[in-house]
Amino acid sequence: MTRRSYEHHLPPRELWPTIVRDTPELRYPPMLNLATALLDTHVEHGASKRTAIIGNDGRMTYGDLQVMTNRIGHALRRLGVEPGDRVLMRFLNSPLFVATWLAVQKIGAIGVPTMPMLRARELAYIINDSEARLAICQHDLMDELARARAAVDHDVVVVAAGRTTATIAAATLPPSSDRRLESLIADAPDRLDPAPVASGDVALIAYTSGSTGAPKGATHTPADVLASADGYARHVLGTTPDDVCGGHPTLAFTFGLGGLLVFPLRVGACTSLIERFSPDTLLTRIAADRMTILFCAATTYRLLLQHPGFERVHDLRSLRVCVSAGEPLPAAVYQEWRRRTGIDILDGIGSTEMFHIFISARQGTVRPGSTGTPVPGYEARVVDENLEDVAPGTQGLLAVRGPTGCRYWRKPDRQREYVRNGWNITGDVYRRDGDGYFWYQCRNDDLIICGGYNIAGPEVENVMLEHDAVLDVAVVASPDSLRGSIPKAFVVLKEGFAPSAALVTALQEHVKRELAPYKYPRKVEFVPALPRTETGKVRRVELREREALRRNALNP
Ligand code: 3UK
Repeated sequence: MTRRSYEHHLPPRELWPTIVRDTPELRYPPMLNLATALLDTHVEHGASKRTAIIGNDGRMTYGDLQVMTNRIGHALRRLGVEPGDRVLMRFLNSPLFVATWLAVQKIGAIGVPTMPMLRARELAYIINDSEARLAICQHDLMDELARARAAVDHDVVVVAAGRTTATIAAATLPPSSDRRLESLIADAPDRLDPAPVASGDVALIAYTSGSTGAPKGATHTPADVLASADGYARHVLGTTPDDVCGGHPTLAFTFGLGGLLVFPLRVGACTSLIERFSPDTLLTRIAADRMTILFCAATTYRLLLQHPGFERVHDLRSLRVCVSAGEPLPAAVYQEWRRRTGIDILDGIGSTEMFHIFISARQGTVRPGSTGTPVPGYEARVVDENLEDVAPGTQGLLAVRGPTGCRYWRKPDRQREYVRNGWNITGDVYRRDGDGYFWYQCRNDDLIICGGYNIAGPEVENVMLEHDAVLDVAVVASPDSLRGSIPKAFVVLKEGFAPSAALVTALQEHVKRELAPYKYPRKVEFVPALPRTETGKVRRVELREREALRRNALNP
């Protein structure tokens, strides 16, 4: 297979987004291998003894990471992987995941990282859609992949991998795997020449977490990946070789891939990887590894704040900045975190399609509740259905363009929806204020239209979260014969609070006091937990569908 043999799976050129890379640091050479840019260059410049990764089992230097990457690269080549072939990966966050990811880049193949939470059905879909020729999987995550094999429509080699090269004996093969990585790399050479890769080739396919419909593969080039490090990470976070990046998003989510692999390795810094998240593990590792930049979903910050006194029990002084993405960061969470830890959380909106964050808050100029302003290199607008700018303060669709953009794999119809006239339309409703700050309202399909009024669920949620009894809440449209839809709140209560009619009224009164009264939730239902995607987003569709079904059952 030659590198461009996948060309027919990319959208037609006229549907591509406009890519703007007009600052000097975003102009990349025609040939660009990500393993060279993120790893080999540091070893060449004398950093081989510096720590690249702190994992569950200890530290790994840049030199050792290079050796491991090279050996895995040889193993993949021996198994027949050629430039342009897709390689599926299934790992918890670990040095082995990083080395495998870099090895795939080094031999010019295309990486297809998948989230550990995915089940057989989703894995089979991704293997088939990407036409992966090889799947490499951490041995204790093999079950779902084994179950997926029956539904795979082409030949795929499954390789089982241990957590570290040292700990796993090459004796037994987990069920349904064909080879074991450790035996393949045991006698592989330590050196490997990088394959020639063009800066515009496809380096990876990132599958969306699919909160609606089938997962979509978003393709990214080596230049896209570096542009997020050289734009957002350098200009907004100010990453340096002394940083220790940490957090818990999986490296299979581009938020985690950027924050925990690309950004630190771009500048020769260190990444701290946690295999399984718990509040205590994260807090302990922040102190132990002296993390300086923390990447988490907004929900995680809220969860940590539920632990009374966590900021006194754990030493958080190494942290210089926290990043929140994936869902809006409520002003109340930002303020309480700031009050209790003294550290800023920078909200930022990114997407799998854009690779990483394109609008972000900045240290020193945070407006709580706002996503901030465009990241250097990006332009952002708020537009109507005809792509005309709306007046400041008015709700509209977010349109962005810059050094990265959306190119779906084998989804021309979805491409037409996401990219219009060269602009990426993310599906989010935003408002821009007179000072150029962007304020998230809701997803376009989440607008609640109640008797002619537009209500953005998250605005109501943010206010409800300020109430003492509320731990988590989602406000969605519930069908109503009179008004079309009404806002309904699904509420998770904090410990020590019990559902009651009086509490429903208290919550409604609270919203009416804080917002225009038409926004108050006409119905409130107490639930033990909210349905979420594997990246932590509330599955509002599921709640909406539940409401629609309920209504149909009542009016057959
Ligand atoms: C929503 C936000 C409000 C928004 C992501 C940072 O979330 C990421 O990618 P996904 O493809 O989802 C994209 C959608 O999620 N969203 C993300 N961040 C925010 N909404 N405020 C935010 N700060 O609807 C967006 O269109 O899962 C985030 C970096 C990389 C990513 N892939």
